[in-house]
Amino acid sequence: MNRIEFLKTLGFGAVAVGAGQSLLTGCMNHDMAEMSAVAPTIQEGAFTTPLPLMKTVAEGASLKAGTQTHAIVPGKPASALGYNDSMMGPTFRVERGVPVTIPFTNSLTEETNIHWHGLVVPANMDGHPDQLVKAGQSFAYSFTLDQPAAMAWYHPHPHMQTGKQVYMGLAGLFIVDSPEERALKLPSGEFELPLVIQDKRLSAAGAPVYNPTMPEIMVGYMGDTIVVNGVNAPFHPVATRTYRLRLLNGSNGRIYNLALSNGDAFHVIGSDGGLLPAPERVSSLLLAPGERVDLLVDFSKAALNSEVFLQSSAFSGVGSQGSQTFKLVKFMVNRSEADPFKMPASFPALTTLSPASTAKTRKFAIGDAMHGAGGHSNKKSMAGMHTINGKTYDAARIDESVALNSTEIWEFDNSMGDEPHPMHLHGTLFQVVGRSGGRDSLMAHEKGWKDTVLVMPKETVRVIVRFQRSGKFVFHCHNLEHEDDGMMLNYEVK
Ligand SMILES: [Cu+2]
Repeated sequence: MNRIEFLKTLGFGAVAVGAGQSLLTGCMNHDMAEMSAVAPTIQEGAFTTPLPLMKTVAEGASLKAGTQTHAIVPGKPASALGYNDSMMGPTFRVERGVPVTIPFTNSLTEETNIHWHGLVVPANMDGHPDQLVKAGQSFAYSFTLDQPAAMAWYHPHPHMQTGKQVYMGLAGLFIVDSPEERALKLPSGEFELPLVIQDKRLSAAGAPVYNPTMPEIMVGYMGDTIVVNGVNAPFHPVATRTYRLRLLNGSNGRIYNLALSNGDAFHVIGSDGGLLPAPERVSSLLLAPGERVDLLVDFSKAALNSEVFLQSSAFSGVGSQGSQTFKLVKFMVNRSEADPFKMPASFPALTTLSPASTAKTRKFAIGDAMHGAGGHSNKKSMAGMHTINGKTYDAARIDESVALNSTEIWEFDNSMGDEPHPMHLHGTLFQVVGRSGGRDSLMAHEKGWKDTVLVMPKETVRVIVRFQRSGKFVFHCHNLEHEDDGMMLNYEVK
């Protein structure tokens, strides 16, 4: 049974779903590929807005979630959400091992919280969906980080509201620094550029609009306007030297195939959880929602006054969202400078987790209710199409119990599925052991610590995880529509 037949079985054709109905009804007449054809075509902007750089703050800085006015498109200030009245919140920069306290105030009209995505923090500081901060209330997050230098991020995590709150503007970066990383003398200061890539749908007034239809919940809510660091189509002047680009895919559902418009290769030096053991030279790279990648891009051979775009190149395997090549940000090579950067002779050694040391292998069938998710989920409503082992999220249920300090293999099986699922674990970092089916190999940026791994249709991905924090955490698909639809489970470490 394919998904269309499944939807018919559920009686979707006869159910009024508001704005989604005509789309859905239309889909009924087409095949699966057509059903996925809801990724809007990207409308590229003019690349005349200067790239905003987020304010950098230290430990102790406070955060406030609230409504703000922000111009995604120049000249069109409109209502959005944000931390500290900004579409991208401040970038925290914190030294490994230093105690961190971040006072948080919820100035929204609804509950929210903060999840520190990629930071291994105590369970009661992790922004579990149970730990909500009511409207008007405050909470002080505090933790001490003992993990490699990396670029993490923070965003809300209230169940069924995460997609909307992130999409409307609540997100920010969190960089962990260490002496080991500084010793490498990577490009820093103005030569280190954090970039958050998102896609939005905007109202005529320029405000982000979040109202996914049923088919859009199926594949993820995608926009037609690319937003980098909070604005559409920015440019940034660069010198003829090597830049460190630290990228987050902060989109709800869209995957990007990152590449340079001149076709040049670039080096991947890090991923979600820190540096790779060695640089990897690639000419493109798939980055899924929630994933980060640390790149070195060499502009030293670019002609003066030339333009180089970071773009998303067309890619296959995920339906319409991969069918288009579009530009993300324009780099204008506007000055000639000697490039002092030398690729380090070696990178800090990576502590490799050994599959031989694992206590257990857990298998998770991921997908929608009819594909590879462990059977029927017995739904009474249209919600909960996306499942893990046939289950949707239940706050009161512990789905997996894990022994503290144990090492396990977790296997995400999307072999029967037809949608990509970036799987994310809270409370730990992991290493990718292998991938079978689909792309059938480890990607360049999967050779270091990760917290989110892209499992494409037909793929099974195995990760090795050590559980060093006790308490209750969630793991879930980081396609935020899938997550809010229930593709999330609890696990408890004790
Ligand atoms: Cu998913």
